[in-house]
Amino acid sequence: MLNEYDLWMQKRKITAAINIPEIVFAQDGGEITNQAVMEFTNGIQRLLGFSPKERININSGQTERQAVFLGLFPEIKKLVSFSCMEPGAEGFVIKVTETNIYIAGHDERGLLYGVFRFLSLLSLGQISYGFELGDTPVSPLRIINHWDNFDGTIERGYAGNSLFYKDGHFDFEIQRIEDYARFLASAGINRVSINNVNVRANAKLLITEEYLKEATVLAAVFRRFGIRIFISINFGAPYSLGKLPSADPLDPAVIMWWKNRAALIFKYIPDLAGFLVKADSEGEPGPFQYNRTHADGANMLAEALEPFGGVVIWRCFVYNCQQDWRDKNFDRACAAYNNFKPLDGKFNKNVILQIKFGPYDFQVREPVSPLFGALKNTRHIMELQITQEYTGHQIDLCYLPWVWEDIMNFDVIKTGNDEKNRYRVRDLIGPNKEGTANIEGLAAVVNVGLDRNWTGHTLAQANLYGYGRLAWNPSLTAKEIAGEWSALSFGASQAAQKIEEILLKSYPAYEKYTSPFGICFMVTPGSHYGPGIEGYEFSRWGTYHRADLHAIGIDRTAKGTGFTEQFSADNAGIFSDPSTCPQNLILFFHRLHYDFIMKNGQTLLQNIYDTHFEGYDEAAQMLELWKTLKDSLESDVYKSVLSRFERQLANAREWKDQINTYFWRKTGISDAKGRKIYE
Ligand code: GCW
Repeated sequence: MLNEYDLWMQKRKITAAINIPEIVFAQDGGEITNQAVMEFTNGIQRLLGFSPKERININSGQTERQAVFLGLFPEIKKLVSFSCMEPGAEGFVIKVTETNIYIAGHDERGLLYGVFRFLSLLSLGQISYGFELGDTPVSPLRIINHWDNFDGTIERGYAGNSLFYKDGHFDFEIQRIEDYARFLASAGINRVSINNVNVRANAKLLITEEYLKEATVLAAVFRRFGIRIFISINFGAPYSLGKLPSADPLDPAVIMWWKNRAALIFKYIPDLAGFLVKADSEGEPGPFQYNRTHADGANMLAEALEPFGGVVIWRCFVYNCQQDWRDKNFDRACAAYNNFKPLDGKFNKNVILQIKFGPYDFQVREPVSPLFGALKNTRHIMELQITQEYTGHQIDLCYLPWVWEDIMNFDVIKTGNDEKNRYRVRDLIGPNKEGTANIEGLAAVVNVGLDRNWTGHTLAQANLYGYGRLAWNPSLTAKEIAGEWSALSFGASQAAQKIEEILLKSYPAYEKYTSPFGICFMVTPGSHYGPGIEGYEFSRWGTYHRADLHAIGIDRTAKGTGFTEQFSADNAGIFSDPSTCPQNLILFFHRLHYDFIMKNGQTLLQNIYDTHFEGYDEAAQMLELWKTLKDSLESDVYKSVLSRFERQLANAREWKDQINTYFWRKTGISDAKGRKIYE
């Protein structure tokens, strides 16, 4: 039975196809190695009900008949030969012989990941004699961002309050943090930013001694699991905290202030990964206030962190949020590229730009931001959102690896039809290589809180797991991840198979009943849950769809706002032409008449009606499928998920009817299939 708290690391008696030796020899190492050894013995206890005895000093184990060997690759290689490739940074190899089990890390983190992978594979029934596997993470940076505030709330959080803070201070249960760190590490995460990028109220005090002392406790727990922490800072700290007259990045007093501050911070957290910065965005202070560039701002901080080995992650979510809906020349989609492409090559070596995957803001369907592929001389990573801000608030089920797979397969650079001249996002993910468009990793805003099941909706746990797995290997498919997660969580059972099926239905359903064909932002303003078709139509945020009685959308081609021209030439061509533009993005790029004929031979309007009826029906089917699981699941889990599916169906109904009615009222054209549209 499922214990929701244990996520994908359930305590479940399995029948292993191999004998697990009772003795473990581990190479002497640091705290991550010690943790890895403990995880191995605890994991065997969890799955098989006994705890192997641990003995240090790996060499004496050579004579032992049956044993487990845990250590670093050069040492383990002396004991056994591997046929798979030597692991790279943070990678591992696993080998199972008739008598022994060997797990060897490239480094201590690699060993820990190797142990966790061995345990998942054991639980999935995939370990047998002769098993051998080598695996190295594709992306060096696998980051979780918390948008937790010090008052205990979480910006865009849907699973209870913060794990870290309450009433203006650190306030955490150490066991829970340890469990959290374990779950993250088991999914391959190696960095966590601990506070909201909007650094307000007491969060500004995080870089003062009183708060840093407490941050060390948190950092120490994460450290044992190979996770380094980032701190989000407020660019205005020199005046809001330091009482200087400005935060001008070229002002010597400001430069000195940050250098001293960095020294203080690193005294407490010597392995701090660095700062995460949201500047000149949605009201946060930044270098524009002083007529400086974002390179000036980021480099100034980077210089302060450089002596201590820290990096600055600088977000590219910079756009004008004071737009006038009357002005048709201004297009928010162009903002990130316009702000950052001209600065390519101007950032210090320890600055990494963090770019939201799409040009807007975590919408259900967006093209990949044209900054990917365009930046060649600046380190950068991609930002995703696990928390379901625009994707149903963890009330609606929306299995995100579905769309992440599309993002990973997006052709960033494509010249002609030759495979060799094709670079998808996943082809570009990897260690930084100067002069290339490589993406050094992923960051994602997390979906957890103090709810006992961590994510509010139990099935939203799959999104957290899926993110970790995909960050490790961006070529994994949504289906593979769903299968893995369901079986780990619910055991190899028919129930798990049904849950996998439900997960895979969920994204297409959500996409169909919400805003159509990449039009974006038809959500309720502020909360972003449920329909608000014209909610942002006349506001300052710059996300308009401009529907009238004839047409809908923004022309983003060269004849319109010119956004398509930010892409590589082939992509610009594909997106500019409605006949080649992917259908699911057609309203992101084009203003189309309602009678525009889509690829299936139906009009745009009829497609809008069809997808909304279908999306609602699919939400109803997910509910029905869930009901068939009543007797196979723990009643609490069954009921809590059931109630969410019921709320989802109500939400889907609202979306379907409001969207259909809206377009019927605009056009006066009825549904060709005569279904009920309210007047
Ligand atoms: O999507 C928007 C959210 C804000 C968030 C912002 C950002 C942290 O609505 O809540 O602020 O993105 O990414 O900075």
